[in-house]
Amino acid sequence: MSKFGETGPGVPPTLCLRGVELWQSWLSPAEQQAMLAEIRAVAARAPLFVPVTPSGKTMSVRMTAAGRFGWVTDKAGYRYEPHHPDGMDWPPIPPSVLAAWEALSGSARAPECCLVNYYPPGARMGMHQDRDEADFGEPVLSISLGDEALFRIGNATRGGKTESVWLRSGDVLRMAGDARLLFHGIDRVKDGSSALLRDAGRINLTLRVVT
Ligand code: MD6
Ligand code: FE
Repeated sequence: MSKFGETGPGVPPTLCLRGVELWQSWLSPAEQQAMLAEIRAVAARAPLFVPVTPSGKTMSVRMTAAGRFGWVTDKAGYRYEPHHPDGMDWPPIPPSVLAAWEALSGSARAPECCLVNYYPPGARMGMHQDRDEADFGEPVLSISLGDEALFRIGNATRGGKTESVWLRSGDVLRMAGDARLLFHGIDRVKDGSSALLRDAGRINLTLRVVT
């Protein structure tokens, strides 16, 4: 049982779609700026890289990570690795990011991976499940920074009807319980809809327990 009891965090989400919980504007503009500075420091130590799917397709997002593990993909497959492709350790997960996990994850465990996805203009993410972790009883928490993105939520199997919601800078989303393995993706990002990053673009952080 988590420190929140069996029902998860005490703060109710502002929106719930198919069991996916969303806390809109969870981070104030000042908190977003502080978190962005910490993420820039992560990327300065562990540079963004270009992920390639096992089938050889270049993904449109750029990736890095913080924590004990980073999620990587290349011709060898999708997996968690204790080192960046260039060989360095992943930097520690920044304190501001850990605070969001403490407040909203509902997990008794600490996150082991903070995946950093940068969406340059035009980037998207195809429908997928997050299923490279050992324990699907643990939640995935996601934090959006920068331009607004259209998040599509599907079903526990590929296909079928979907519903979409715009994720804005400062929003925090949780996939847990029955919603943990729903297919989801990012259809598009609205260029220039946020001033947080100076230039157009979006950063998404996903926090996970891996082992
Ligand atoms: C994104 N998010 O928001 C992509 N996965 O850019 C995800 O793939 C995701 O937001 C699992 C749980 C929450 C997420
Ligand atoms: Fe995902």
